[in-house]
Amino acid sequence: MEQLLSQIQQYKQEMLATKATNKDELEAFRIKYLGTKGLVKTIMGEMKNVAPEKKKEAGQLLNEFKIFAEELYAGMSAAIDNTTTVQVQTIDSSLPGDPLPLGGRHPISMVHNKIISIFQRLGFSVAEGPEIEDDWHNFTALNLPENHPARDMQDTFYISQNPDWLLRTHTSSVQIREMEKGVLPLRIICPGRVYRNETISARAHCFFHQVEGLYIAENVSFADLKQTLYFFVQEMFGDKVKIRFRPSYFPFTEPSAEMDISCLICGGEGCSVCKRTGWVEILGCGMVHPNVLENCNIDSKKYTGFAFGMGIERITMLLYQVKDLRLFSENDLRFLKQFTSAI
Ligand code: 2NL
Repeated sequence: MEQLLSQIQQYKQEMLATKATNKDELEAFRIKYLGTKGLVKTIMGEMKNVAPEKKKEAGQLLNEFKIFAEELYAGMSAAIDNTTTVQVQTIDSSLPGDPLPLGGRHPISMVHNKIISIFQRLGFSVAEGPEIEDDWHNFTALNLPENHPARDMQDTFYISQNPDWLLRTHTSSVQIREMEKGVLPLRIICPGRVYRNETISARAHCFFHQVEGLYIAENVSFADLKQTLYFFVQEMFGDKVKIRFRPSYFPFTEPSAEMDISCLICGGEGCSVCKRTGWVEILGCGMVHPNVLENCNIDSKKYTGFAFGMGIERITMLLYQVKDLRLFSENDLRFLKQFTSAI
C-alpha cells in the first residue's frame, strides 16, 4: 500500500512535469498514461496485490489517480485546440506574399514621355489644347484656306451637331493657339491625340498620337532644325543612327522636308522593314511658312521659326518592331504585358 502511494505520487509528478504543446505530444501522453497498456491501467493491476482490508482505500486512491490523469489530459487537449485555432488565424509572415496586380505603362505612353523629356532638355515646354477644334485653328491659320486641295490630304471628322467644329487632324492647332498668345520667343512641343477619317488597317487608324514641335525666335534657321532633330534621334535611337533629309511639301512650312533615319533593324544594309532602302521615314518638318506667322500676328520679317511633326505610334513601332498599329488601341494584355517601363 505504501509502495502504491509513492508510485502514484511519482507518476503524478511526472505527469505534471509533462507539458504537451502540440497534438503529437498530447497523443504520446495519452498512450503513456491512459492507453490500454498505459501506466494508469498497469497500476490498476496492482489492486490484486493489495491486502483485502486496504482494498477500499486503494481503490479510491487509484480512481482519484485515474481522474487526475484524465483531467490533466483534457486540460492540455483544450489548450492545444485553442492554440490551433489561434494558429490558423495568425498570419505567417514567412510565407511569400501574394503578388500585387500592378499595372504597367502603355508603350505609347512610354515613348510619349521619352520624346517629351528629350525636348524638355533642349528647353522646349509642353503645350496642350482641345481635341475638338474650329476650322481656323486646324486649317485656315495653317495656310490651308477653304477649298485648298491640301485639305483633302486629311479626311476630317466633323461634329454632326455643329459642322463648324471638327476633331483636330494634327496638334498644329495647339501651336496656332500658342502663337496667337503673342509671347515670343516660343519653344514648345505639343503632344496629343489626333483624328482622321481613315479605314482602320495595320498601317492606318482613325485616331493616333502625335508630337509636334515649334521654335520661333529671331534668326532661327534650317541648321537649328537639323541639329535639334539630330539630337532627338541620337537620344531616342542611339548615337549610331544616321539621319537624312528629303525635300517635301507641307502647306504650313517652306521649305519642307521629311527626315529618315538609318534602318534600326538592318543598320542600313536593307531589309523588309526599310523596304531594302536602308532608310525609314520618321517625321516631317520645315521652316514655318510666313503666312502662318502673319495669321498669328507675328512679324515674319523679324521672326522665323521651324516646326516638325511625328506620329508616336510610328516611332513606337520602329523601336519595338510592332507590325500592326491596331495593337496599340485594342488593350490586349498579352501584347501590353510585353512592355516594361525601362524607358
Ligand atoms: C508629319 C508632318 C509636320 C508641322 C508638322 C507645323 C505647325 C505649325 C506651323 C508649321 Cl503651327 N508647321 N507643323 C510642320 C511640318 C510637318 O508634320 O508628317 N507629321 C506626322
